[in-house]
Amino acid sequence: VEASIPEPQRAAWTKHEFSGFQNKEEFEREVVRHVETTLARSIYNCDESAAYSASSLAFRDRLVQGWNKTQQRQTFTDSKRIYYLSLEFLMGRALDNAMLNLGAKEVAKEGLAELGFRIEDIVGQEHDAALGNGGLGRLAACFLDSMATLNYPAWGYGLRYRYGIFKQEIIDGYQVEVPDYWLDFNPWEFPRHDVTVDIQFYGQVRKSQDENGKTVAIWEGGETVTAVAYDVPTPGYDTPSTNNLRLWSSKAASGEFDFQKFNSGDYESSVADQQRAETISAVLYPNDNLDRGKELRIKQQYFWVAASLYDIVRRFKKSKRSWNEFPDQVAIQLNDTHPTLAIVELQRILIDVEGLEWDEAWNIVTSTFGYTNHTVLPEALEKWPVGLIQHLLPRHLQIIYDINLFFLQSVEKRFPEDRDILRRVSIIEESQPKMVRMAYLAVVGSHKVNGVAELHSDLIQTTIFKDFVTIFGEDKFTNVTNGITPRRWLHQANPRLSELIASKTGGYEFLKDLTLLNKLELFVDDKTFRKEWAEIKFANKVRLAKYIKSTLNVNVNPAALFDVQVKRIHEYKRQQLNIFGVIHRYLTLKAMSPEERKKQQPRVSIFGGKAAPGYWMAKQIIHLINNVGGVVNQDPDIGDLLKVIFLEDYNVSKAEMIIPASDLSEHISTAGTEASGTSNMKFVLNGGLIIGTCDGANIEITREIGQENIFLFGTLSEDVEDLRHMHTYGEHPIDPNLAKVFDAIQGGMFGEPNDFNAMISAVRDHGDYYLVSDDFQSYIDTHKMVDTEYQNQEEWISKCIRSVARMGFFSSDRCINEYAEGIWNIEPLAV
Ligand code: 4GP
Repeated sequence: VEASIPEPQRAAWTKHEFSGFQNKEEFEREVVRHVETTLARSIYNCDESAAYSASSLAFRDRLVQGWNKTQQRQTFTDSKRIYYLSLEFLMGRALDNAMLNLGAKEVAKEGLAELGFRIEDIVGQEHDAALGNGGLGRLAACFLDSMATLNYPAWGYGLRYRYGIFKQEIIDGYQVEVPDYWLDFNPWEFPRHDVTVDIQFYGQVRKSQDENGKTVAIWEGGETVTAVAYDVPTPGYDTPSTNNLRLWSSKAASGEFDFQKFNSGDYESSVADQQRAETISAVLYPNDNLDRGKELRIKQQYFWVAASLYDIVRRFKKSKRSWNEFPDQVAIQLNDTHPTLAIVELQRILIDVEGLEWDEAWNIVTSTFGYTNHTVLPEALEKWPVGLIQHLLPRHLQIIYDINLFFLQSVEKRFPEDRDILRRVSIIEESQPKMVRMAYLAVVGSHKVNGVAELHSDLIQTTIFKDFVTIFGEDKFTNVTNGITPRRWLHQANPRLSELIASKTGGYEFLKDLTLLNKLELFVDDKTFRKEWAEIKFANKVRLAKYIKSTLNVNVNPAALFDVQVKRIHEYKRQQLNIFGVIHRYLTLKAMSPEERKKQQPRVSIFGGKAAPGYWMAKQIIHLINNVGGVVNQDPDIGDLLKVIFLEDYNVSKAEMIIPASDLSEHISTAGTEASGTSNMKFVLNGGLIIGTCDGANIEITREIGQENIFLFGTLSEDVEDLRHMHTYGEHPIDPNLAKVFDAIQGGMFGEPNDFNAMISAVRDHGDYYLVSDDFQSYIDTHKMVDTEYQNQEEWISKCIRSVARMGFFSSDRCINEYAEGIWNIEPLAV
């Protein structure tokens, strides 16, 4: 590797060391320097926001050192790299994480205090980086943290949206979406104006002959948009490794700004071209578990994968290896089907640009990619109209057809009797209009396909990909159960609990080896330990109660049982079941005598989550929750016995406050619909218990922590289909308690009598697809058990401690090691 500085001058470069902050003075000096020079402020106008900016810049300077060295190390050793392609990275805040990972949080805390600030206030100034919707995007962020912590040479590739997920406001009980412009001041990204790629769209394909007489395809014409790289350093915990997350931003290709038009006075249309190019990376599509098939979305997808592949190939070519070594140097993981066009794009590069033969190229492609599926919901499976791809990416459509042809030929050869299988597995769906099935393309073009929890991985093999298991064999399909990073989701979110755990397990080693939590089992019977544990939970609840008071002006009693459901609002996640249960509780309390009421367990039901802007039913659910809160929270008969809270604008930084404050959290999807869930892991790790269905990772959590430590209820996934069938063709009497809830709603107890008819009809008249009525009785019975068990606080705390002790499996470090070994075939790079 060539250095740009000649040998004799290098000593002048290398004699300077910029490692972490040794003491608070060093940190203070850097903060003051940034306030006074970079920000041009002083002691007369340094507010919290300026202190945040300067602190971030101070830490950023330190991060960059390790980041550069990590990149150099990867280049020098020419090691195999993993490229994680994800349209979403839900990173949250970076400063706290940087301080923690660099092991300098204490120093920063003391330094800031001397400078006149509280670290919590400074950290709280940061705008969340919210480039994601929910589970899928947050998983990608946890993976980046683990890959760096474990010293894997890894890159994330994504889009630099100007607007991340919208900000949610609740106005008169309704969700209102406000754009989230987050780039005003973002010290965590480095624009690389020298790293650009021109991306082609539209145009035509022409056949031609090369110098050897071989027929080649030439894709020409159309329009070009430029991708500019923005790099975000992602530090590992307690290691100098800092990996790179490269986000692409779109702009008009140089020369595209039409001076002809400009000079001839057509200023408007020349600017319009510019803006059209910038639109590509302007906004994150706000749908979770839902595909809307918008043209701009597939433009985003191609723009991003083409830029990323260009970059990956360019890096590979520097090593001057032969093409068949590509899969030894490069592993690419597709986070869901969103980057599936990368398969086609790599094939195109290899055959059209590099001149490889089809089979050789296809071997390379299929040895390079792995595909992770995150959902079996039919409405989430991506399909694109053939006509749209033909128009936008004419050469890619040809390649897709060829991939399909060769694939179907091989299937036909192996299953000559089965005529129908060809129709079933074809990448092209013969519908009106014809569609490209992206999940099938991803399966055919990858060497491994994985689900994200055991049940989910079984389900994809027996449902959506059943035929492909027959064709490719079982080995191609595997499971990697999701995980979460304990750095953010325990140490950062719940520092006091982390400290208590460290005091019992021999220091903070458990943050790197989460299985060490099992040492806590020894202390379950230790009264003082339990007391400290309970005090921390209480303090976290007090903090949340204060937040509720300050934002919603509702008093909640921190001694009540905090029952939390925070996640995207979706019918399959069944917030409607929860709120119907809350109404049932309210009706039951109302019917009691004052004496009886006194014996009841006080509860706070806390909800939070965004609805996709076009998802009407999800918005109705939010509205109902708010209306119920409006009535219940004012009712003098009820007082502290029940409060119903909807927290506005749920996001990563709010999750860090809410999760440590829960006693019970709800993971109550219809069995078989939640691929894994990851907040379930976060809640248990923070010492809360779960009420949940036998779905997703709940099942493995139960296996690990013991079924006596979890409140499971409801239908099993193997029975769901039969029940749905019965609802459609047979009797479907509604649960009598649920019927009373419906009567209360339609009697006008929570607003206009007819406002929620559609929600009720979905259950009562339209087949109850999500089995709300079927599960209602067992749900409320299980909540009764929760109330009883919560009364015995000593036993409750013991359950929480035992559960935490057994959560070691759910670290994203374990998960990343499984990917590295089983799918990527990649080794950590020694530091
Ligand atoms: C989500 C799944 O719904 C969730 O169960 C899982 O934990 C998460 O992915 C990470 O694997 N899927 C999506 C999506 O967010 O849009 O498909």
